[in-house]
Amino acid sequence: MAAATMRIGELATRTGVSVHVLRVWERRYGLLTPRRSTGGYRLYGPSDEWRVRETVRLRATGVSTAQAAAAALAASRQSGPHDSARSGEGTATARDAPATAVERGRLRDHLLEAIDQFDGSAAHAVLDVTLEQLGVEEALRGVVLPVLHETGVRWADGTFTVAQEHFASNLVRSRLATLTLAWDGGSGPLAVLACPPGEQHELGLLAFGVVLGRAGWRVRYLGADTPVDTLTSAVQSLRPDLVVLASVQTDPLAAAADELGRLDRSAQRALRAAHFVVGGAGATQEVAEQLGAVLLDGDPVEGARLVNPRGEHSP
Ligand code: B12
Repeated sequence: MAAATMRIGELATRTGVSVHVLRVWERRYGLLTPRRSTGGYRLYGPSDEWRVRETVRLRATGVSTAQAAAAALAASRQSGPHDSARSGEGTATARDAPATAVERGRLRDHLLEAIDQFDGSAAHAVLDVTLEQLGVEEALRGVVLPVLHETGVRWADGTFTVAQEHFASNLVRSRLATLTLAWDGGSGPLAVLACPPGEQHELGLLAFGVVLGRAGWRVRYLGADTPVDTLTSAVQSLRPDLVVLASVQTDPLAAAADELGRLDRSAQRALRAAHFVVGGAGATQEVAEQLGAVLLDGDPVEGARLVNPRGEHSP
């Protein structure tokens, strides 16, 4: 933890936001949480600076200041740096020191242990540390998604019960949901995300959406088990830049391709007018071609980085 040592003028200089506006944001949105010096001055720390920068970044995507500040506050609770009350307690945040592979392994072990014990508080405490140390993208890639994968392995070999797997996926889902607060605002390119009918595995898609939203996209999330005609009618009215269909299993994508072929041509055209991609372990080149979509390889974090703001992606 780093100390709260900055006066408001220094915070203004560092962030480029005027003292007046900072005071308004503190009063109106509770964005800043200064401590008092012995002389009675307000002193601000790295977490205040982080929230101001995050608010500025989100406003640049077109969201209102109130929305941006609310999202920055929520994200700061999840992944921002925290300030120590004492001054002079070091200046580096935990984020400055990248966690080693061993530390990531330890975080995964702690999370799996908490899941094994059905201990939600312990699991969230591990997620707090993980998000703080690694940031959202690396936390997903290095800890959260591998833990889900390992949960599946343990479920398949009988080490975990279905109850433990359900506990894990609901816990992760609820945590990811808190990272989606600002993803439908602003003026960035628009993405529609769905799983095909019969596909309940949505966590990879949700993680993909979180990363996309953080990169400035507006996300319309339809989630698991989305009927094909509903998807196409949403696409006809929203006219997104990008449509993503994700599936862990191949059969639901193949069935969706058949169903799409039976829909009228305007529905098919609307889907293909957007950049239409398929991702997830069930997405093969063959099924992508059946759908008239492009295959998006890789994990959700990498996949979200590959699509560019015009809705295209590099191979
Ligand atoms: C959580 C979970 C569930 C939950 C899902 C809850 C939810 N809200 O999503 C529930 C309980 C609903 C469930 C149900 C079932 N499940 Co399940 N489940 C899992 C589990 C443990 C985690 C899935 C997950 O979210 N992983 C996180 C993602 C990110 O990792 P991933 O799936 O490995 O995905 C990789 C890629 O596909 C890619 N990716 C994934 N999504 C996306 C999206 C995009 C856009 C991109 C670019 C990439 C991408 O990234 C990952 C690589 O890093 C997996 C274990 C596992 N190996 O993952 C089993 C697993 C997927 N389930 C499995 C099975 C068999 C089932 C059931 C059939 C069980 C049953 N008998 O009822 C049902 C099917 C339900 C249905 N009709 O869809 C098998 C699938 C085998 C297969 N390939 O067909 C697995 C692999 C377990 C196993 N070891 O056998 N499951």
